[in-house]
Amino acid sequence: YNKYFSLGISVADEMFGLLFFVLMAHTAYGDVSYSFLEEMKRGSVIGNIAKDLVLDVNRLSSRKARIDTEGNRKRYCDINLNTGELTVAERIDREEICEKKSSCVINQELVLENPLGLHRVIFNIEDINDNSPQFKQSVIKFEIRESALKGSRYLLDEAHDADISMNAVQSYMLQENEHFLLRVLTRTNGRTYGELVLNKELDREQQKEVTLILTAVDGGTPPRSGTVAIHVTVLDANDNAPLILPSCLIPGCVHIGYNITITATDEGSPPLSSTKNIHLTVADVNDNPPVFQEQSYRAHVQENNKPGSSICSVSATDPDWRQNGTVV
Ligand SMILES: *[C@@H]1O[C@H](CO)[C@@H](O)[C@H](O)[C@H]1NC(C)=O
Ligand SMILES: *[C@@H]1O[C@H](CO)[C@@H](O)[C@H](O)[C@H]1NC(C)=O
Ligand SMILES: [Ca+2]
Ligand SMILES: [Ca+2]
Ligand SMILES: [Ca+2]
Repeated sequence: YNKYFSLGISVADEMFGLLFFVLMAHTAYGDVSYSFLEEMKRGSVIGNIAKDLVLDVNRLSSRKARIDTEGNRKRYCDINLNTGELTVAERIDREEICEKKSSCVINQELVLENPLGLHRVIFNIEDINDNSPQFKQSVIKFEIRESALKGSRYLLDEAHDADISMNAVQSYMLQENEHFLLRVLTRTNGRTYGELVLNKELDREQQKEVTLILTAVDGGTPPRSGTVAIHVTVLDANDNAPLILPSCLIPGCVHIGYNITITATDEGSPPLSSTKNIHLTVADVNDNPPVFQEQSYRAHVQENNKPGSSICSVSATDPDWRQNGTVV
């Protein structure tokens, strides 16, 4: 049963895609079941119910053979009263009918009159890979401090795929990058999800943001995929002490010196600081006039002197530096 069925699927997949495989099996109660792929075109033949139930095709019309929906569900198939073939009456979307159920069964009934006959018709709707994995948002946002250690992990949102088993999400791939690796894990319910693992530490002063593309892939043939952008904002950590630049030096002006210690501290937590000793030299400007030692000088000179004789001596000082303090 299963062997034939999977053979049929792979032939159908390879040849037409749309082509379907129908499997018929009688049950002990005169019921009939058919397995076929979802999303077949209207009018596609599911099987010949007259043959399968060994009914007289020529009497289908007079016995008013018809398909009845059990309960108030939709009628998914029609019966051709001339041939006994069941055909698809409207689109059968497995996802809409059964969502994530692993087996998708639709019950219908074949009703006949004169004599009254009821046959249960069971459809097993098989999944095709007609849905791509999808992420809830278009961007996954993270804020990661630059002090985060290598090996830190960040849980990623799962992608959703309306299909089931192999046609659902099987793996994730992360765009190659400098800082992060992807770790793919499997939950106990078999669903896979990803974690972002910090592989190389971040440095906000070098790169403030990192943008990556995450891809989810299903296991269909061919596979389908969906992507999401991961946007990492790198937050600041207090990892730089204040930097003190040298104050200027004036060559030749070294006669006055002060030793000064400067400490610079930031307001980070914890605060960082650095200290620097600065030798300060003060340059001269010519801001002092020469000053005589006396306010006034008095001298007595005799008459008939020889030219060149000394009358008196005066002196003045100037506290400025070198030429600025040289008195003439
Ligand atoms: C300034 O400090 C240095 C080193 O600590 C020392 O060698 C120098 O003599 C000091 N100068 C003055 C003017 O105190
Ligand atoms: C003298 O003072 C002037 C400014 O008045 C200054 O530019 C100059 O460098 C000083 N000279 C010395 C040797 O300090
Ligand atoms: Ca579908
Ligand atoms: Ca599907
Ligand atoms: Ca899929």
